[in-house]
Amino acid sequence: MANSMLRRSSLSIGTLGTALLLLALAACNDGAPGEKAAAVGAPRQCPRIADAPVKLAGGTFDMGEDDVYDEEGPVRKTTVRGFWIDPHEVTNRQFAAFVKATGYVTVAEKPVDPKQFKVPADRIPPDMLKPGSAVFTPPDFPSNRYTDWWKYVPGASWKKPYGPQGPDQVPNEPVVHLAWDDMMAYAKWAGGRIPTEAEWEYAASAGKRSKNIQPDEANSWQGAFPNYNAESDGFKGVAPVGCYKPNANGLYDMVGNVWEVTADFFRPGHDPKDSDDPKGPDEGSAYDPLNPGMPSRTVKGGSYLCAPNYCQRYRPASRQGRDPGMGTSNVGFRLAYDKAPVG
Ligand SMILES: [Ca+2]
Ligand SMILES: [Ca+2]
Repeated sequence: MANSMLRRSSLSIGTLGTALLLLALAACNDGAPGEKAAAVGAPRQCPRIADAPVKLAGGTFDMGEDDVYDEEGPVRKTTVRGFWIDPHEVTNRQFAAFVKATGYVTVAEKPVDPKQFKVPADRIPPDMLKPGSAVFTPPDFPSNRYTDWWKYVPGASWKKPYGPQGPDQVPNEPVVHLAWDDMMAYAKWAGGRIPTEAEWEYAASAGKRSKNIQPDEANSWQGAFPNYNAESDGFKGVAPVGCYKPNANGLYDMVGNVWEVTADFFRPGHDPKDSDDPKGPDEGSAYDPLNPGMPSRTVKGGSYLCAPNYCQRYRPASRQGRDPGMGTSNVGFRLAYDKAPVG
């Protein structure tokens, strides 16, 4: 694997824009003005959810969706083998245990090597040479420009999700601002792996067809993105895991809260012939039209930024490419396991 391509610090000034464009589209797709949302909802109960993975029997399901975004089709009968999967997104509490045990330092916390930018050093904005990550920063005006709501914030990391001036991470919120390598390191330590897209969608669908309806039981965005968040689902930003009802598999926040990274490289659309425990395209076949310079990984399920006017991706079938070299404030992950996890 061309690791040098996957580093945050390999992003050129030009491709930072591309990367932020990805973020913007993950946050999501342009559309008609949004509805006026209801008043802020009553506080939600967020019980502590057990960490023990859930065992899923294998099966066959209809993967994909044909009538929303082009990259989600065609629908194909897809078979996956049985596996275990985390009941919730990996939390800061879990990631902190990993860091405490190993001393691991994430990509967002490491110095940036200016040589990996493909422009002269004097053209690199100084802030881009500081450790940091991309933070959603909503404007107070309507906008379709991703640069109005995504900012590279020096000092932002999983420990300080909003940057050095913001609050510390909250233990029961999903860990964010991780690059692919960070997630892989955690997975190895925890004895799991990043699920394939097919496994993830099978687990998220739980026997139901994906429908393009904004769910009540998911943390998404009510109101007109990006400047009016009605917060009627109880959370303006990320929520602790387990605040919304689980799906029929007993899995929480598969849809919404944070996007979840899968193991598959991204290409628009599904290969109808690759339907038996598919692993997605190989690295050489990966193609992300929004970020053609590097092999993106596939993310699933939308986030707290998905709104009817800008991103109808609060569905199991939703998928986008994501630069594996840097994290953001709206992308996390959960693990799958091939055998019963120990402990
Ligand atoms: Ca919300
Ligand atoms: Ca999620």
